[in-house]
Amino acid sequence: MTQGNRATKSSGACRVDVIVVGAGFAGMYATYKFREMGKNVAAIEAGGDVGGVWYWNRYPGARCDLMSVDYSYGFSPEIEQEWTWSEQFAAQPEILAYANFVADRLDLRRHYRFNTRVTRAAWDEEAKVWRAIIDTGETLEAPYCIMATGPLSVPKDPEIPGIERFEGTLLRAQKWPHEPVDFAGKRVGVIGTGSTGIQIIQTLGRQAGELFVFQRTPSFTLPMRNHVLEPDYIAEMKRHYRAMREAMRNNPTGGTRPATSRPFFSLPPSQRREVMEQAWINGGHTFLGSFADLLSNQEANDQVADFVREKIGQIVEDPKTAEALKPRGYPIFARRPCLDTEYYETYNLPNVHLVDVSKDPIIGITEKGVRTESGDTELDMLIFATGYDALTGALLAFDVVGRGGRTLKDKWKNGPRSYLGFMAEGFPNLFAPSGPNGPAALANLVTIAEHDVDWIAEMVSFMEANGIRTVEPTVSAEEGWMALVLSMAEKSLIRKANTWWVGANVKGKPQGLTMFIGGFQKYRELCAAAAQDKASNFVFDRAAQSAAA
Ligand code: NA7
Repeated sequence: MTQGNRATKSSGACRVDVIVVGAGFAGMYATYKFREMGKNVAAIEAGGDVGGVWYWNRYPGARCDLMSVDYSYGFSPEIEQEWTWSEQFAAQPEILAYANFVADRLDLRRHYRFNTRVTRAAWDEEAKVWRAIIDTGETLEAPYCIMATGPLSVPKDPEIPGIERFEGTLLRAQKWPHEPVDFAGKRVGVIGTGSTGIQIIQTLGRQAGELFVFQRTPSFTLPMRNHVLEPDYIAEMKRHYRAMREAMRNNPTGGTRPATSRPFFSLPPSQRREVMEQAWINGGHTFLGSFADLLSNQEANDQVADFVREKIGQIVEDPKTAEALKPRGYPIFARRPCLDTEYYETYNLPNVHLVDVSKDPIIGITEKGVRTESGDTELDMLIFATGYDALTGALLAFDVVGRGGRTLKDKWKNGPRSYLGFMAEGFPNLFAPSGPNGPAALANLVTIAEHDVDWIAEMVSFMEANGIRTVEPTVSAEEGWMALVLSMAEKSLIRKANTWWVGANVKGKPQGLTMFIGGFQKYRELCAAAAQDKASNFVFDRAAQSAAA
């Protein structure tokens, strides 16, 4: 079925060696990796082409808030040399161009079926294969299934009545049209002030006739200080890519930002202030690299939050607007810290209006716009930047049925449980790189994706070298991992904010911080240790063993 594959058909199913779901960074790399191992790969992607979240998120101002050099593949020295980033923080078109470049360069598209969704994936214990049904009605089967479905791939509309009534143009950030949208002279509303909303607002404030921002919870955002990368810097970077990648592997962020072990209160007040001023000037996530305890020490966190609130007060001219933009009631960095370019300055423009819906709640959407308790705002266009059913959403969007007919939905009814973030007891030969109990959103997702895929590929090589057909974690390995993840999470201030990080943005979703907060380096070490002690951590060929017993 997939062009260029040596897939065979038996009993109506298309038989390959590996099924890969997703064409984001993890899926593309998995497809490449297994193909290079000589496997037949059948890859499925709901979007029309490669890029994952960067394929869909074409909204104005979309940009990655990790540095381009960090947010790119490290497995191919050739690609590193052939591709040149233009900015320190790349915009969506450039990241998508990069994904396309990689797909072309590695000839990945021939393995993919685009515009196709998996509707069910089930393990056949007897045949020892995963069977994935796709929305054409066809079935793929393979001994291995890689769910590279991404932590941010299921968009979430706001729970507001009347959305369908709106007669103007309704736009969703995560499903943005491919053709340009003209905002000139238009009355535009934006609901959502997370990273996405902030990028849209700072861009459209300068394009729209009137911009109305419906803010329920203000985010803390820090200056990005993005800049063009100069040729000298690029040449230097290209000379040192290998050392840089090695440093990234040994960094808690999985990126190049230097880490520190310095606690906030180890410095006297004047020096702390100096460091914060410098972090503000340097921009990016410098704050997080300046002090080690900002997510564990509430008092330290409060001082940085006060510092940022002070900056907001200095930038925003109207005191009432400034006050409404100052986040309160949750720790800074406990929501994803946003990086902006003149976001707060946007509110000094005469055409930009902040509607504080925490005080003047939205009652509904009408034919003409947004209705809040105090009245109606008429709009030509309304944009939802209201986030995702994150981390678990894509894995639970269809039935994934493991050994004995048990579904992942059932296993995860009280929250996701896995081993190392990407394997689950009861689901043999199923792997979910960048899964919900790994470092996921707390470290560089490209580094995590590459790491996880490499680990999985090594496991598959080991199994094949030893005549093993199936692997899954032991019950105790999974319990141990989850106990570690949850005990670390308990110490983090991240739990104190209602965000997608803890599942709080989706009604009825189990709440809690289930990501591994120990940083990428530690995560990598633990994954390596798990592979060293396979006998304790994994069950191989369970059925064969129990038959023999
Ligand atoms: P986020 O960070 O989940 O932000 C969603 C925003 O939408 C947030 O401000 C929400 O406010 C707001 N929202 C959701 N529903 C409503 C309703 N009903 N009324 C008003 N406001 C609402 O998603 P993003 O897409 O910005 O960012 C996701 C990640 O992508 C980001 O963290 C980066 O890692 C990249 P709330 O906070 O719920 O009050």
